[in-house]
Amino acid sequence: MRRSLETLRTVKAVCPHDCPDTCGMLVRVDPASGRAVELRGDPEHPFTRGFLCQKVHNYLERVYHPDRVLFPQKRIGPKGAGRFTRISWEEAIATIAAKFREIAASPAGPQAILPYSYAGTMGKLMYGSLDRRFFHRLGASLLDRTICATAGAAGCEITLGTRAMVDPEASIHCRYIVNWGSNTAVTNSHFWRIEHEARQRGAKIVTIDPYQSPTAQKSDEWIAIRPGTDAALALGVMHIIFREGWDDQDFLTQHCVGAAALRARVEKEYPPAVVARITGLTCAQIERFARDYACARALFGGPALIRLNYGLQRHGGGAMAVRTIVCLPALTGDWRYPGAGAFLSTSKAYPFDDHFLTRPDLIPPGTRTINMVQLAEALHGELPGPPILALFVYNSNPAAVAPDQSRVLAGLAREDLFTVVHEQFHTDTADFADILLPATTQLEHFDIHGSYGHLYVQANTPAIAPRGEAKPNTEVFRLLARAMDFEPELFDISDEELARGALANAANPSPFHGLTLDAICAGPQRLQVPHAWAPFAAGVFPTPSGKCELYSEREAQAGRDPLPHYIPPHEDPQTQPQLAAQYPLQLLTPPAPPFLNSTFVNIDSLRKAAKERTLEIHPTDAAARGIRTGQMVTVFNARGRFRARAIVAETVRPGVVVSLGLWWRKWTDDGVNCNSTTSTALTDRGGGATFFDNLVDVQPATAS
Ligand SMILES: Nc1nc2c(c(=O)[nH]1)N[C@H]1C(S)=C(S)[C@@H](COP(=O)(O)OP(=O)(O)OC[C@H]3O[C@@H](n4cnc5c(=O)[nH]c(N)nc54)[C@H](O)[C@@H]3O)O[C@H]1N2
Ligand SMILES: Nc1nc2c(c(=O)[nH]1)N[C@H]1C(S)=C(S)[C@@H](COP(=O)(O)OP(=O)(O)OC[C@H]3O[C@@H](n4cnc5c(=O)[nH]c(N)nc54)[C@H](O)[C@@H]3O)O[C@H]1N2
Ligand code: SF4
Ligand SMILES: [Mo]
Repeated sequence: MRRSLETLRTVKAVCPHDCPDTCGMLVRVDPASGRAVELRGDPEHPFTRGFLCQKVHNYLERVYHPDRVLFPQKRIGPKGAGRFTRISWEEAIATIAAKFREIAASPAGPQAILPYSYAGTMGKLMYGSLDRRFFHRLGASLLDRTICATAGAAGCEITLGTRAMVDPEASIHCRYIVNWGSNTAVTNSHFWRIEHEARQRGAKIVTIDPYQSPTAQKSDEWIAIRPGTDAALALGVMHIIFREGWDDQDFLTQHCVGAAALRARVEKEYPPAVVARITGLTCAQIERFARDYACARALFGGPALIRLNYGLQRHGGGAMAVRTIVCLPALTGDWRYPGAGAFLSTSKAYPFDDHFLTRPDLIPPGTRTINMVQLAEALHGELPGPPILALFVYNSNPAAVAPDQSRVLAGLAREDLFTVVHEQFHTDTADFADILLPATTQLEHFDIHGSYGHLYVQANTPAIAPRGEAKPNTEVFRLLARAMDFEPELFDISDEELARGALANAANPSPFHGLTLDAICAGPQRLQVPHAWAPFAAGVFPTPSGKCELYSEREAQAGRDPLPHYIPPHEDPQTQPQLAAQYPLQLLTPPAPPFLNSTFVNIDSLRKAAKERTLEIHPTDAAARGIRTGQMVTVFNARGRFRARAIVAETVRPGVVVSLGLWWRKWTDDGVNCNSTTSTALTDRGGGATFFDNLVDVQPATAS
């Protein structure tokens, strides 16, 4: 029965998902039943302003879903079948602890145990705190969390010494905004609102993407670049800027290293004709983009911003592409203006005390690190060091999200692998668990949040009691640490104490100055940075030289090319003609808008919105294969295959096909998703994933 709103308790919460927006939420709870009855956006959040996306709008459907994992369980069927029987928490913890002790004492040692987690929640405590302490203390293999952002981070680091960031609220003053490999309207919808407001004030919006994403559709111009060639386009733009004398010589001489060397490189190696051949764009397109971008202030009345995102990083040369693109605002001088320049992530603006939370000092010297992108190799014993005998998965669904899916699934099915999964739902990964543990949702636990898309710190207060016997990540590792007899002083610490410690870096002039836990529990607090903050306006960069490093001495010392350059994709029709003769099409598999990676596939309303697996293919490529809209097709390469329904349209450039991910195998007719075709090859720097660097062919499904 619904109570009148006056009797309801209102709790301030935070959307925990891996999304730059980190929305403030308000949850209304009926005190009599303890049940959450309403969830909406917090209108007082200065950045997210009361609006939640389609995915989280109906969040209570997720929290109260009948398929929640509510009790610890152990496997009774074959691995992958998802058949379990209920056990107690005591039995679950004792079983895991006994197995971990046995492996740690065996010749394989504790490094045969692998934690596997990513960003199912972005809360500081649930993302990584006591879990990290536990595995560090245990001496388990370390996990390099590379599946999303490390290529771009490494690329930015070379040029800027940190991430490309702006004060996003100030971007409203930009007058030329480039969504570069960024589906902003979908993946960062509150920043899209800012772009839209800038447009109402006269800004032009351009999207560079081989796919006509929703963002490209709504932009003033769509530049359909060939996948993986963004660095070449940026170098061509530099060529034109220097040729035309549009460069900000003052910024280049005072605040940059290597302008002359870069100029010589691009003048010689990246004239428009060369860049046109690499990128598949016309010289006229490249010239016009360079002019509009470099002359934005004169032509459109304000500075330019590049919103670069993750799509362009998921290629063999992804890190170098980002390093190269973030050089552009130094050439134009756009770093001088608030909200302008280039924007990848604001995560580095938050000085959380990660050392305190995760205690890296507990890691035994010489412990190996496993790159999470290479889970297939790890589970098949193909990496140096002992075999993986136990896997502990939380905050992640690797059976759906990791590349080379067929080999990941075969690895998870190994009879000699002991797998623990801590989850809210019976995901494809949970189906492979030996022990399945119930996890709380954001409404059931406490956490604190930074953001990678704005500048507000927030606290998430639990609104309801944990459902069933669900426990937060931190509590699971407290129990396990106790069962393993680990030092109580490391683990007998409450979530609130963890949060206070994480925020402790409050020394003036820290951005956390004055932002106590009590303050953020009262509502979102802006970091202590000036209004219209422009972190690089004074030309100070946290690089070794203190300047923007167009030329990198560190790269030269490491024996690498010190200047920006174009690195072709691993699977590139231009440089791999033999592979392309077999598999001529470049497949992109970005997430479907109603899903967050593989999260929400099991929520009926969102799965219905996503409809089914589709493959968008250009009419020329479709005609050559006898493919019509509505027909089922098989997408395949040497790694695997999956089925999808064809949509023949000019939403992709010729030679490119797009299948929106990331379905669960239990909702497909062939038991796999698009990751059955993706590769575990890594990016040039940062060890990142190359999901979009993927040659395939397509044929009508009946002929397969
Ligand atoms: N082909 C292809 N593959 C991709 C991508 C792509 O675009 N194309 N995208 C990649 C990217 S960008 C990313 S970030 C990764 C994402 O990979 P993952 O981080 O694995 O993301 P999700 O699919 O969202 O799965 C997160 C899981 O965590 C669980 N979870 C949520 N909160 C909690 C909690 O508090 N405790 C516990 N124990 N579990 C919790 C959720 O129920 C969910 O099942 O996928 C990558 N894979
Ligand atoms: N609704 C929704 N929102 C999300 C997510 C989600 O799954 N669903 N995921 C969240 C996460 S974890 C992340 S990492 C971010 C990702 O945020 P984005 O990076 O914006 O997302 P993607 O859709 O992966 O990639 C953006 C675009 O890059 C294009 N692209 C692919 N290859 C290239 C290339 O070589 N060059 C260029 N220029 N473009 C290319 C793709 O076609 C795609 O349209 O979004 C977050 N927000
Ligand atoms: S997924 Fe992103 S846009 Fe949607 S509610 Fe969460 S933070 Fe906001
Ligand atoms: Mo991501």
